[in-house]
Amino acid sequence: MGNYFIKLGYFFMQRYHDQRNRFLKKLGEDAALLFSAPEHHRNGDAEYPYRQSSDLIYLTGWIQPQAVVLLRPGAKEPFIMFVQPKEPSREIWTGIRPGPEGAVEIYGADAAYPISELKKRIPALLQGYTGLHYDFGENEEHDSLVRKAIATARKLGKDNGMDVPNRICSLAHTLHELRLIKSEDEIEVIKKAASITKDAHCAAMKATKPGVYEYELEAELLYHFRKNGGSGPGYTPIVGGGANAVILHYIENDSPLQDGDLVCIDAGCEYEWYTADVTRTWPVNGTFTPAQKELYAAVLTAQEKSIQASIVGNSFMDIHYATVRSLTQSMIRLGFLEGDVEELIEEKAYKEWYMHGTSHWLGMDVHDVGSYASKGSSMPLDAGMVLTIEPGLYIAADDERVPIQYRGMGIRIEDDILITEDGPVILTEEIPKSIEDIESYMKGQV
Ligand SMILES: [Mn+2]
Repeated sequence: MGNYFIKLGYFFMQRYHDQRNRFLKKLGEDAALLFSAPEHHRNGDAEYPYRQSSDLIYLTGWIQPQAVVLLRPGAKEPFIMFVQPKEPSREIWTGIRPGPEGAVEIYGADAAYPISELKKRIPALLQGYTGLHYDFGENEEHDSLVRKAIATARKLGKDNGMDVPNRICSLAHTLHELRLIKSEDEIEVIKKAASITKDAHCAAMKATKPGVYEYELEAELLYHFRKNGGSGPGYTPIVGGGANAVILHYIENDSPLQDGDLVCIDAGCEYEWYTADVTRTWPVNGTFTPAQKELYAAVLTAQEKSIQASIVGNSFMDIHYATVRSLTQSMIRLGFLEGDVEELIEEKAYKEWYMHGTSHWLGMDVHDVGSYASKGSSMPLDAGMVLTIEPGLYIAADDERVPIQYRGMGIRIEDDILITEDGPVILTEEIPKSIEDIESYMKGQV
């Protein structure tokens, strides 16, 4: 059935099987309903490349559009799929469809039907379940279908005396709690994404010199992502030279790099649906100026403090507080701020030059699912969580509150961290980061 399905060997599918079974257990006596991601029109007759929803991939491995997954713990057929039927005349244009047959034979569904039968079949299939796990409010068409299905199920229930869903739960406390803790298999895939990201950042570093355009460095990144078997970037790469790095989500990437400036690159490779998320900042001409060194060292020290705080027993916010404290101390030392550290932290004075959070969960989505709080406080860190640590300093060219030598610089340093019982593991550690390592790497001495 085409190369893709040859690649889907037993072990590849086993991961999805295991993940689905863990979710089925977590559902208890409730059912769950998940829809595939929508397809997006680009322009004219062109579509954006299709990317399945991470939830659906996590549970099934299914990557084609127009699919629905219904999970019914305890049922004779607990794993049901609704998918595009096989249709050779369409497949010539848009690629092989596994069809309902493939959903059963390859993906392990207990039953599968054409997507056109969803409305008709789903009311009866929801019977017997009082709770339905479904992310309400994300898609009106899906919401309306679910509302009508429950209403129809209720009518049927009057006749046959069976339970119908009277409770809708979000997937946050079931599926997303599972996705927050990565298995060994998932960590291996993230390591591969990190390793390709390393090659790409190193190539961009080597290609950097005054006069090179930001998009040329972007091209290096994209080339290495694909060349090494990644699907591409897990999010739009940011390549910002000089003051462009002060714009947090700068993606135009169309300016020439200037001698004496820094360039900041935020880019991560997606591999088998997991993405890395890495930022490095380096001097365009290969050598940091004294002022750049001071500012860079401030960000690097903050990151080191936050990495040290990434231990089981600490909470997610402890990582942020470590950066905030370290950056505030540096801002006083470098003459941005005056006063008492504690008071300045309390006033959030650092927000003028450090306006974003320090971390987010990382996985299939670059800002991965998983709650940031538990029982009213910040989420305690646990083994198997993967997160980024990305402190930065952003100083506009005309910011007169800051000594003149620091103006017009944006610096961010971001690594991917795995939390373990034995302390933090930096998955992206091999990408040059210290001032010495970056300078010698760019001079070709490493
Ligand atoms: Mn990030």
